[in-house]
Amino acid sequence: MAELVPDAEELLRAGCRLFRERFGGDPDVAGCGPGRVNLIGEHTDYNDGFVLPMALPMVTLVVGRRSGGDLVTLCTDSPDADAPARTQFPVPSLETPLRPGLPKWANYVKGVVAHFPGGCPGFDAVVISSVPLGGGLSSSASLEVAAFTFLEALTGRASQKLSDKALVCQRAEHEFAGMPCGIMDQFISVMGKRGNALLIDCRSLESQLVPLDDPELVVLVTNSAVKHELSGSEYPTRRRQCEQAAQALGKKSLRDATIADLQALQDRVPGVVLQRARHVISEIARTEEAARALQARDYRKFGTLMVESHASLRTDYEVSCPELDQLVNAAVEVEGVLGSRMTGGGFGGCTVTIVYKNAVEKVIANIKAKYRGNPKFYLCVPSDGARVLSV
Ligand code: GAF
Repeated sequence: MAELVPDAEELLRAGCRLFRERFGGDPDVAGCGPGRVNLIGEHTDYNDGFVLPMALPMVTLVVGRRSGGDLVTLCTDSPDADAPARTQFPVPSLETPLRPGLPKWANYVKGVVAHFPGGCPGFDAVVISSVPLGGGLSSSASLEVAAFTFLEALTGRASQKLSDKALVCQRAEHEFAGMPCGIMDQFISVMGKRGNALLIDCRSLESQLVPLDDPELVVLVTNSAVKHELSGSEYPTRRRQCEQAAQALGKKSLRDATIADLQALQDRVPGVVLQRARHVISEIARTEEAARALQARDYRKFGTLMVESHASLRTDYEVSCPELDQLVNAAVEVEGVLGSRMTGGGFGGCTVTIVYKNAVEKVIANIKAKYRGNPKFYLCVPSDGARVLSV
């Protein structure tokens, strides 16, 4: 059986209840940011490449009101293990800029408060989410985007340019969570549209909706329930290796390179750097091809490209793990499955599978029979991006 995810309205009711319990009285505004699943285009965003994610029905909400002073008080019902569920800090000023600290969960909001254009007043708010934490579905970007959207509603100052909103949220992640991420997660959480995936050009920040609304198809997200990234250094290491390859080729980024260029790299960089570059260059091309296939409703082609993407992430980019490989293998051997791959940063987290509706129960049963772990399943439709909810 797939997990039941509360819809945003149901979560909002829970958020309002939590607010009344923690602060007394009613909240005034609620900002909503969805999680995401990336269909194809992995580890390409920080190489100026293309990505093709969709926003999820699972969302994070920031629900609250002005405090009347210059203090921000935040509460959550799902803190990090052992972290306090309540925290307080002053709105930043020139003399007292905000800095990241503990509890970690509040840093995503702090980072957005620190960089919200024009500053913001003090407020009381609760954070509540249906995005699985640490599952590779961008719970952190969904919180940043929810916080930004909350502040837009609180101050009455909405962003003129949505890509600027995503960039502020990305900056919050870089500076307050220490994660040098690309732009994909924040961008899709801001810009997602119901019934569509979004092809994002991470160089120009232009994007194009690609319909994914065939009633016969299901997007199945499977959470491996494992996370292996022990040191946290794998992601920045991959970024550096890509930069090294681009530099050796005399290119601004790997977006400007072709597979044929790799020949010239043979004796000039370590083999592992060559492998990383081969993944990125081939993945950018696959993503463009996949977007064309989806547009043409050629789901077989799309699925084949997803499977190729997974193989490249496993062998060249080395960000998969035995659990993700098992999940993909158990999915693709079922008739009716078009494609399956790991999604997000890797080393655990989730896979994404495109499957005909009438085969989805068989896929779930096969994974349960073959996977040596405790997977969770989510049936997802492409959903809307950030929005203000009326409380
Ligand atoms: C993480 C990052 F946050 C994204 O920017 C992206 O690089 C992704 O890993 C890999 O495609 O989610």
